[in-house]
Amino acid sequence: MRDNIMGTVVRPAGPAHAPDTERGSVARITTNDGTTTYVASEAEAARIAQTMYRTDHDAVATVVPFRERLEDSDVARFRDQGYLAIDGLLSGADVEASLAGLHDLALRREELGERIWVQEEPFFQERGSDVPAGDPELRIRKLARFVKADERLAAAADHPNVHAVLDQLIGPGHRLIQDMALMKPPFKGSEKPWHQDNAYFDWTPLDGILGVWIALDEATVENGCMQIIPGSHLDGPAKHFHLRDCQLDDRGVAVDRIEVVPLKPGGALFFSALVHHGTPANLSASRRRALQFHYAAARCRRMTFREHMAYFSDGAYYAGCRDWDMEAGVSRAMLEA
Ligand SMILES: O=C(O)CCC(=O)C(=O)O
Repeated sequence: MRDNIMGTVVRPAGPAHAPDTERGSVARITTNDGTTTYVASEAEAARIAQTMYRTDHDAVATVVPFRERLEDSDVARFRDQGYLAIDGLLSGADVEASLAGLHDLALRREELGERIWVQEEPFFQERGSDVPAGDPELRIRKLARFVKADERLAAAADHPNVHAVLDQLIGPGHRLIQDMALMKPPFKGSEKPWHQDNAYFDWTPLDGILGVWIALDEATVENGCMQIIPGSHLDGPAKHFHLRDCQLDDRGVAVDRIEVVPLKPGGALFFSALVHHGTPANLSASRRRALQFHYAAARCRRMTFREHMAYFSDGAYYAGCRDWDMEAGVSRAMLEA
């Protein structure tokens, strides 16, 4: 246990939580299904936004226009910086269709049950509701596994422009491995602390996994657009800890290297699943809804707990963010698929 920069206690993913794999323990390890229960006060959220993120407009990332054939400099940026931000990937009509799809799913969530996955903002889960009735979207933090439930959202994940860019960045034959919407509602949209997406996935090799984050509302510095550390993918997998969420140690975040990625609706961030990224809380009055899809290159396959442990280990202990079945040695999601 040690102090982090906010003066609160940081518990490494150590003995209290992680299994001793060498002794073949079958205990459920500290796992993560993508949810967090951490509720920051407004003052804490504002302090985190100021100390762990860039709030100035000087750190804006390069955004290029969509082009079916990427330029060499686009591919080089993705290779060297770990990201490529593209304006106009989806049209206004595509964005409207996705928003309508999300709205319908939010209205039908009871009826759909486990056909989709929904996480409410921890504030509402823990502290009840002050959301006007009739707008269920405003309670939601994340909505996932929806491509089988809504064809408009399936069309976004399968959009020809998305495939055109993916083909050039990770090669043809890629597969969709995650579909999610990040709803970041006004005032209560919580932080997604700094992390690497590979810590949450069980696919290898790690450099074959790519995220596509698509803005549906205008994403701004104020409402919590994506922030990234360019080049951080080249440092490989890093330890994750169960703090405000499953995340990197705040003290290791290279705040001075941060680039912020404001995007217009339909704009997208393609990013390596090894790039360090996060978003501060949305303390503004505007929504910031986004879609996030992850794709695995044709050469990728699922991996076991032991393989994940080899990537995400804190010495002897597991330091990743995945939900594992220790008896089977593979992720629960894989068993449930
Ligand atoms: O959209 C956000 O707020 C962050 C999304 C993200 O990085 C994630 O869910 O992995």
